Amino acid sequence: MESKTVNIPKISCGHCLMNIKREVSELPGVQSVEGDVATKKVTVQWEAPATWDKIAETLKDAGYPAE
Ligand SMILES: [Cu+2]
Repeated sequence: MESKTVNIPKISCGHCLMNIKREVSELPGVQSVEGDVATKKVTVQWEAPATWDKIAETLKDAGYPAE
């Protein structure tokens, strides 16, 4: 399983985090999505067929690009 923690500056409240969790969790292979509003950091764990490129694209499409 792979894991990555990224900074997502556009997170401003719990709803942002919920949107991110919902969108990213829908990708096949994503195991968990954890985040914190205060630090604006999100940790994603995934395995195939998910890839970081797909996750990053999903974040971007949802309006919350990762840095
Ligand atoms: Cu928000």
